[in-house]
Amino acid sequence: PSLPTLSTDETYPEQPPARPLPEWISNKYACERQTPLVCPNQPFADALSTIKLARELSGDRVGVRAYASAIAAVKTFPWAFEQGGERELGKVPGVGKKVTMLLREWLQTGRLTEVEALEKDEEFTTCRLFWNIWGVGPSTAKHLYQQGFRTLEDVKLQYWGRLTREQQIGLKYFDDIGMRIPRDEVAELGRIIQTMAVQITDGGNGVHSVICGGYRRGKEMSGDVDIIMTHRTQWQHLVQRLTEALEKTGWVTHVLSISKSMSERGGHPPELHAEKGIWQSGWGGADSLDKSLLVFRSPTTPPGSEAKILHRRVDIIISPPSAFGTAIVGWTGGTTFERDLRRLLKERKGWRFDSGGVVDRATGHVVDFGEWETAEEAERAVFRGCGMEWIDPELRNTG
Ligand code: OXD
Ligand code: MN
Ligand code: MN
Repeated sequence: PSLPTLSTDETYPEQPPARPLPEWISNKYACERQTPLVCPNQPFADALSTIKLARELSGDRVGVRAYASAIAAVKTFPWAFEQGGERELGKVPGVGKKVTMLLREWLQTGRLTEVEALEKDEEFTTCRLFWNIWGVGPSTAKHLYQQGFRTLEDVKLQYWGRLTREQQIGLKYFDDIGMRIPRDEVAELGRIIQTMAVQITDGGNGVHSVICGGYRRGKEMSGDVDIIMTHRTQWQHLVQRLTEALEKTGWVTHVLSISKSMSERGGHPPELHAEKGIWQSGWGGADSLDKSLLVFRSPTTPPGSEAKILHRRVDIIISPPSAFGTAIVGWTGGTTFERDLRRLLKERKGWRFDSGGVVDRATGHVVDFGEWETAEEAERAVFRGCGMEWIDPELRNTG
C-alpha cells in the first residue's frame, strides 16, 4: 500500500492552528489589554525596540508611534508566534503592514536585517551611547555625533563646558546611573524617603507613598526609583522641604531639577491652553505635579560610610491628595499604556488626562474621583471613574 501524502512545509504557513485569542486582545487601546513584563515573543519585541529607538534618535515621531503601538501589540500576544503568525498579530489593533512583514522575516530567518544593520551602524550606536547620558536628548546626541565625537571621553574632554549642569552630572556618574537597581534597594530607598517625610511633617498619618515605575510593574532591576507621595494636609511645598532635608542628611548628592508648579497653582492642574507646553516638553514623565529629580547615595554606601559612593537616580513626585490616584496611574504604566490612556479619555469622554488631575475639555472642570483611604482605593477609583476595567500593574508593561 502507498504511504499517505505528507503535507509540505510550504503549505504549513497558510494554515496556522486556529487558537482562540482572548476577547480583550482586539481592544484598540493598550490600556485595555493585559501586557506582561516578559512575553512569549520577547526577543522579537526587543528587536522592534531597537528599531523604535533608531526612529527616536533620528527624530521620526510618526515612526516612533508606529513601533510603540506594534511593540505593545506583540507584548500583549499570549503565545509564541509560529510560521504564519503575522496574520494573527495583524488582529491586534495598531499593527501595520511593515511590522507584519518584519514578523514574517523573523519567523523565517530568526533575525531582522534592519536590526543587524543598526547594530553595525556607527552613527546609531554612538548616538545611543550619548543619548544614555542623563539629560541628553536625541537632538543633542546627534549634534555631538556631528561634532565628530565618538566616545564619552571625547565629550568630556572637548565639550564639557558646553554641557548643561544636568548633563555634566549625567556624564560624570554615567556608569553609576546606568547600573540597574535591585528591587530590595529600590524598596530601601523608598523607606528612607517615606521616613524623612514623616519626620518633617505632622507624623505618620498624613504621608502616603507608593513606588511606581518599572518596580511596580514587576521589574527585578530598575533604572531609577519613581516614588509618588502625598500628604493629607501638608503636601504643598513638601517637595522643597523634603529635598532639603535629604540633602542635609547627605542622602541626596545632587538635585538635577525641581518643579513646584502644582504647589504654586494651589493644587489645580494647569489650564487647558497650557497643554501644549506641558506635553511637548520633551521628556516622557512630563506632567503638572511637583517633582524633584535627584541623585542619591545608594543605601549600600550610606552617608558616613568610607566606601566609594555609588550614585542612584531617584524621582520624588508629590501630589495633592485629590490627585493621588491619577498620579499613581500616570507613573505606573509603560509609555504606550499612558499614551493610549490619554487617547481613550480624549476620544471617549472628552477629557484630558494628566497625572496631576483629569480635566473635562468642554467645561474646564477637574474630574472628582472621590475620597480614598488607601493608595489602592485611590487608584481603583480612577479606573472606575474613567470607565475602565482594572489592569494589574504587572500587566501594564506595554513598553
Ligand atoms: C525603570 C522604569 O526601570 O521605571 O526605571 O521602568
Ligand atoms: Mn523609572
Ligand atoms: Mn524616573
